[in-house]
Amino acid sequence: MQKTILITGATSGFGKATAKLFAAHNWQLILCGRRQDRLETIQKELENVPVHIAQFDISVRDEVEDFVSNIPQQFSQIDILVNNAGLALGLEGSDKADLDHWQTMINTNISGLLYMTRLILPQMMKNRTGHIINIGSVAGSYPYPGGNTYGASKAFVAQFSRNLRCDVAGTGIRVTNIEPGLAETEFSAVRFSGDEKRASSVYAGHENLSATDIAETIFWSASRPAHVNINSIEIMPVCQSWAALAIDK
Ligand code: NDP
Ligand code: 8X3
Repeated sequence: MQKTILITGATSGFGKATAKLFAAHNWQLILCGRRQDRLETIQKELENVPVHIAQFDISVRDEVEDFVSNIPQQFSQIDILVNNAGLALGLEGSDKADLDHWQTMINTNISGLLYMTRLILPQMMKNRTGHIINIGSVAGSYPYPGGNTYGASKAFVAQFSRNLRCDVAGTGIRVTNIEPGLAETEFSAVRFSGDEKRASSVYAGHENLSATDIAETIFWSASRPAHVNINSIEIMPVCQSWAALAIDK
């Protein structure tokens, strides 16, 4: 039987690249996002496999519940859930950051991921199979100025992923947290509220990770033998490494 992957945040970046890669391997897809026009375009592009598209805001619990209750029968056995939808907003220090930005990151990166996981997991538990792949970040492990709430939301994803593994122990269900570093997507355009010049300066002058690099990492994690669980993968472009601890002299 054709396998099914549900990808949140499939209209762009990692999610879209993951949709294309799994379609190339003949998976059927459930693709989610807020931009209906993009979902329709991707559905047309991937006409070689069945694609169910769903437009909703993952940070709104009712919308996620409505989506899950209306998954068509043909797509209802979900083998992989990729909790990818997320964003950073702003890079201001904690005394100046916009509280609405903080709330949106919490509602999306944390609450949205929890709604989706909580609503999809029972079906996986019933079938005693499945794989939940969360998209964390290096920002969940390493602090940087202005990373405040974004980094903390990804630290939540890392610890939730570990705790989730404990909850599903003995069922055969797998849980993976993928933690990318600098990757060129629409992430910075979103972070800087559409300031394309500032966004492109983040990526200029070096070779960043691509969305395809992350899609391939997701595919690799998912295609390990059933007895292998990749707990987490931290992945950076070669040009990125760590800075020294700061000392105020
Ligand atoms: P993009 O901005 O290119 O993609 C983000 C995706 O999330 C879009 O498809 C967007 O869809 C979706 N999304 C955002 N908010 C919502 C919402 N409220 N409801 C539903 N969907 C939503 O960025 P990336 O591909 O880079 O980001 C994907 C994930 O990877 C995020 O969780 C991000 O934090 C993480 N990440 C990114 C890194 C990078 O450097 N790029 C590094 C490490 C982690 P739409 O707007 O249509 O709703
Ligand atoms: C995205 C990577 O370093 O911009 O999660 O926070 S970073």
